[in-house]
Order: sequence, then C-alpha cells, then structure tokens
Amino acid sequence: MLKLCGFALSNYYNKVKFALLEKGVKFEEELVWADRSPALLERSPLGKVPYIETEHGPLCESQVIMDYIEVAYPHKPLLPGDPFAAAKVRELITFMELHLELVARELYPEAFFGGSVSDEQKERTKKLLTRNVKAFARLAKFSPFIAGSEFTMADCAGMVHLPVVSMASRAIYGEDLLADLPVREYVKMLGERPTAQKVNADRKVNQELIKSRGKPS
Ligand SMILES: N[C@@H](CCC(=O)N[C@@H](CS)C(=O)NCC(=O)O)C(=O)O
Repeated sequence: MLKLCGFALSNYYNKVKFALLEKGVKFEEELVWADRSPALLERSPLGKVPYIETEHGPLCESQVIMDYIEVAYPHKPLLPGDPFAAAKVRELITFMELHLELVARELYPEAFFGGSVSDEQKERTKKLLTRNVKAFARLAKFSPFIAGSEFTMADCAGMVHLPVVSMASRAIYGEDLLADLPVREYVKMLGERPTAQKVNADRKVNQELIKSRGKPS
C-alpha cells in the first residue's frame, strides 16, 4: 500500500494527504521528521517531507507526488480532462507555491519558530509578496473553488498554503497581505469537507506533539 511519510504540521504533506483522501486512495502514514538523517536522505535527498513509498520505490517533491497519484489512480480526477484547463490548475499551484508560500517562508523562522528575520529581509519579502499577491489575484477565481466551479488539486494546495501565508504576514507586518482575497471564506467552505476535517484534526494533534517535543526538524 502507498505510504505517505512526513509530519502533519507540514503544509506540503497535507496537500498530498488532502488529495489522497479526496481521491479515496488507500494509504498509510508514517511519521518522519525532516531531520536530515541518512535514512531520510536516501528517500528524499534534500531531507524534505513529504515523500511517498510506492511499490516502485520512494518519490519526493509534493507536486511530483500529486502528478504521480493523479495518473496512477485516475478515478475521481483532481485535474480537468481538458489540457488547457488542467494547465490553468497547475498554473495556480505554481503561483501559490513558488510565488506566495516559498516567498513567505523567509518569514517563518520569526513568525512561527521563535527565531528572527532581519529588517532588510522583511522589507524584501514584503515587496515581493505584495507584487506576487496582486498577480495571483488575477488568476484565482474563488467561485467557489480556486480554479472555478470544480474542486481540483489547486484546492488541495490552496487550503494548506494560503492560511500559512496570511498568518506569517500578520505575525511579521501586523497585516494580512492576502486580505483583499476571500481566503477566510474559501478556507471555511473547504473546511466543511470531511477530508479537510481529517487533515486539520491530524494537523492539530501533530502541532501539540511538536509543542511538547520542539521544532519539527
Ligand atoms: N518543494 C518541496 C517542499 C517541501 C518542504 O519544504 N517541506 C518542509 C516541511 S513543510 C521541510 O521538509 N523542511 C525541512 C527542510 O527544508 O530541511 C515539496 O513540494 O515537497
């Protein structure tokens, strides 16, 4: 059986888990911290989670995993059949991950982990994030799903990444740089899905574990 490895506070881990649950794919979970141990590096060479264990071997990088499970388990597709519409879904995922989450990630040490980020870095990140949010707003539909009327894999990404970007910007700048987008309503709507409730409940349990154990690495 396919095994999803990582920890449930990770937004990338939860993106894949949300997709697996939505597709109804049977899978197991293994708690793996991003500790750069030799065993982890053998399966995920950058020491990042998630990765999956398949009957063919391990696979890392969450979007590569999403694309693999989409093809390997084609029932209940999370991408439109039309090639252009499918590419538009992937475009949204790239914007959320490369241009929002990865940029906001510079703030996480101070926003979430008790570290500090220099003022120069904060200023650079704010400029870039402000520009990227405007660009993302031109693409995202929120009607009611992020790519339009159908739930897609972009919603698996949206539900996990957008709230973290909001939280990080509120913590560092005292303002939500996503405030002009209907993120709160969107996340609430997705949160009504039993699959999302499972992801969120498991995340909370893992968060408590991390609080008692320390930083997730
Ligand atoms: N591009 C990777 C990003 C995964 C990622 O950054 N995971 C974090 C946890 S949310 C991690 O493993 N961080 C540990 C590290 O970077 O060393 C993916 O999409 O899977």
